[in-house]
This record gives sequence, C-alpha cells and structure tokens, in this order.
Amino acid sequence: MTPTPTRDDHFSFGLWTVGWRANDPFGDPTRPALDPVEAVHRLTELGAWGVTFHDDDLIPFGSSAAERDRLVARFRQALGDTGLTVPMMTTNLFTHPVFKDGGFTSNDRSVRRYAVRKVLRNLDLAAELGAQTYVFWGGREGSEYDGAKDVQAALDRYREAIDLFAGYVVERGYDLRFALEPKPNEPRGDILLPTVGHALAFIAGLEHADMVGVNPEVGHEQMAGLNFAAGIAQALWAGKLFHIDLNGQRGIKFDQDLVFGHGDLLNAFHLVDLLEHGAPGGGPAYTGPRHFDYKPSRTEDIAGVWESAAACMRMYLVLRERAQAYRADPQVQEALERAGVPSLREPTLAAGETTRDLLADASAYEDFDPQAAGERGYGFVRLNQLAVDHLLAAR
Ligand code: 3MF
Ligand code: MG
Ligand code: MG
Repeated sequence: MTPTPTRDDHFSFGLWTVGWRANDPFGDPTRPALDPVEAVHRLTELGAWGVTFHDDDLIPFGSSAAERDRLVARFRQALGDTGLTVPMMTTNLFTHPVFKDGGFTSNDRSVRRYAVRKVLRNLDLAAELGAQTYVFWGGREGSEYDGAKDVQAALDRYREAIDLFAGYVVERGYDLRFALEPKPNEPRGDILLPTVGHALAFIAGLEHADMVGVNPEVGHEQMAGLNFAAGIAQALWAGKLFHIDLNGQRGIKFDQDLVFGHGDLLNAFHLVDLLEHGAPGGGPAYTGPRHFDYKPSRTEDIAGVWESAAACMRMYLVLRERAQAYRADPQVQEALERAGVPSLREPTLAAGETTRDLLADASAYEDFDPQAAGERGYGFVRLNQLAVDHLLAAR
C-alpha cells in the first residue's frame, strides 16, 4: 500500500524549503525563484496542511508598506483558495548584513533595537494569519571568537528580547506560543542555545516560561553528535515540544537539510514511534504540526523539488505504518517486557515508602545478590533487531 498524505496528517513546510534556490557558499542558484502563491497551491495538491514562513520569504527585505500589503493580500487569497493554514511564523534575523553579529544579541545596541522592532511587526502578522506558534532560530546569535562575545551579557539580551515579546503577546491577547530552535553552529562558528538541553535550561529562567517551548530540528542535534529521538523525549517529558523541524542529516558535518529519514533512518523510526505513540511505557505523544525544514538538494530541478517534498511526507507515513506494526507485534511486547522497558515506569520506592523504610529493607541491600542481578541479560539487541525488521518490513 502506498500511503497518501491528507490534511489530517498535519504536514507543513516552510516557504524557504521548497523555495530554496540552491545557492550555497560555493555556488550560484541552480533553480529559479518560486512564487509563494505557487508554493501554496503545489503543497496543497501534494496533501500538505500548512505553510510556514519568515517575514522575508513573503515580503522581501526593504519592501514598502504598500508592497507589503499587496504581497500579504495575494498570499492570503491563495490560503483562502486552497484552505492551507499558517500554523507557524518566524523572523529572518540572519540574511541581511545588518545582522552579521546577531539580532537580539548583536554587540551593536542599535541593531538589537532594530531586530526587536522587526519581530514585533511580525507578531502582529502571525496573529492576523492565525499562527499559533512563533519560532525563534538565532542563527546569527553567536560568535567565531571567544573574546568577541560576552556570552552572559548576550544571554541577558536574549532573555530581555523573549520576555519583551511574551509581554507584548499577552498584552495584545494573541493566541501565540514561542518555540526556540537550537543549533550548534552554522552560520556562526558557535551559536547561543546550541542544543535542546541548553534551550530548556534558558527557558526555565524566562518571565513567561509557560509560553515558551522548543522547536528542535533533526539535523541540528545530530550536527552536535546528539541523539535526536532522545532529545525529543526529554522535550516531551518537560511539556516543551511546541513544534518540530523534520529533516535528514548524515553525521557531524554542515547542516544538510536532507529529506526526512534520508539520514539516520533507525533514529527516524524511533522518533516517529515516539511522536505518534508516546514512550512505550506511557507518556505523552506529540500533537503539533509535522513540519518539514529540509532543502531540496542542489542537484534537483523544479520537478525534483516537488518529488522531495512528497518524499518527506511519504517517509513520515511509511515510518508511521512501520511503527504501528512494531507496537502491535506480540513479540515486541514480549521483548520490551524482557528488557524491563515498561517496568522503568514503576517508582523505585513504593508509595509512602520512606528512606528509613528503604534502609530497613534487607532485601534491597543486605540480602540482595548483586552477582545474580549482574548476570541478567536484558535482550536489548533482540529488541533492536525486531525494530530493524519492522523498519525493513521484514516481519
Ligand atoms: C536553519 C534553520 C532555520 C529555521 C527557521 C525557523 C532557515 O538551519 O533551521 O531555517 O528553522 O529560521 O523555523
Ligand atoms: Mg536547519
Ligand atoms: Mg529549522
């Protein structure tokens, strides 16, 4: 069976993904510009549900107010004609040279004030278009030289900006939440809030911490050598997975933005399993948009652009199907039991049991046989092979 995407799958794409003209640091664009209105129509035909964008993807930097209104109006018309939604919006604080040392954390205060203003007007537009999530990816918030940036002051300024935006959203009564997108490097040598863990710690210190979550991207965590599915598990555990950027990455190198699943496929399988079903012993699943932030490879023509967008959705649906079969397999359930996976949900101390009780429990220590417990086989390899078999449709 070939799975076909439908709106109920909640697939969304950034305008900058299919619209990427494939210019890289070494080469010119290989594709013509794509009209956002055409992108809306094509994505709808392919079965997508939403489209997301940076201000500058729709309204070129420096456009006049009249031009801005015209571009927004024709975009809205396309949304109305197709029924495509705008679940998320974001700001480009990285392309123009003014942002070369960052937006909210530039060493130049006038640039910081300008960056804050650029976001404020976008928050109005996001609310107007019905977006529920506003993403902050601080690609230029960082440095190449340790002496060039006071990291603590930069974090103060980052916090100042996010607190200010949250206050603005509350004051206006907008139904918007924020999602911070971590990335370790590129375009800066080192970027502030480099991983999901850094972002979660930063969020805890914000004035409106409840309004702020994360937008982790597969490739970004993998660029830092981290396990993406594990990071997502922690974000879900913290109640902070507000949005997600799905794509593919092959190891620790530049941000490849491959089609979802065209990198670490086994981790993508477990990711989809987690997003769809929650952790095996219970725990929350993910209900937000399945958002693709990928780049159609530079070698593709425009037909290849649409093939790659379709491939992202197909990968997700195939993995979802395979994950369902994995969960439903009695042998998997058995292997999970043998591995002790569900039993980890059981608190280590019984309800009402105190440290004193534990100290008095000879079976926990004095009579416990660590030798015998150390001989236990967990069967993790068999469990993993069952996952691989399901992934390969070999079961
Ligand atoms: C860069 C990214 C960004 C962010 C975007 C906000 C240009 O590596 O991932 O895409 O996703 O700015 O969503
Ligand atoms: Mg990226
Ligand atoms: Mg991204």
